[in-house]
Amino acid sequence: MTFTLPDLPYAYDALAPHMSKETLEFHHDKHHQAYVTNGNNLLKGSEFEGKSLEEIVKGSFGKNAALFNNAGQHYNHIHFWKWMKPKGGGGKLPGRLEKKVNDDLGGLEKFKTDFAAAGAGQFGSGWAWLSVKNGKLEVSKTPNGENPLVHGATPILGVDVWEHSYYIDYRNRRPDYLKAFVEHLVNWDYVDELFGKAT
Ligand code: MN3
Repeated sequence: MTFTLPDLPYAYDALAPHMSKETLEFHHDKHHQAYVTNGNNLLKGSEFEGKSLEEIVKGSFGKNAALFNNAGQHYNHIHFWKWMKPKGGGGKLPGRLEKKVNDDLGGLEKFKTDFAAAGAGQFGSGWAWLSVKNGKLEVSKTPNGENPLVHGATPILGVDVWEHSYYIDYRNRRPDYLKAFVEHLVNWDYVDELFGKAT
């Protein structure tokens, strides 16, 4: 397959004031585009040409670092745009997901705390995740472009903690960005959709 940059599923100014138009212009149009362009150049002539994005991410991990970094980040960002929506977040989850979060993670408020702590605790660039592994929900973090797919889990929510995702709006205050993400941006309907597919 060839990587293509998806459009944002909302207007560039739709997530303000929690994530600005300027951040989305740089993050989507420049950073994500660079992963797409570099990934396509690295795919050409490689053994991964013709494979699906998930196959490329899993297959290149530990074998072809340059391709993995770009393919992983392409995968992560395709979902990241959909993991947010205007007036997202909030205190109520879709029913089946609410029960699972209560059973496996000690409830929504504890999840929010643990997820934000994972993001704040990732040293340098990376991501914090909510994934399904062996039928259970788990919170984790990964460096750089790595994601739970390469650790035998299915990601259903992730937050980008590379500085390019928050520095324009929050400067060095990564915890404030993470709080805004969980309280105001998460698109729980999309998380629930991925949860349904993963279980
Ligand atoms: Mn990013």
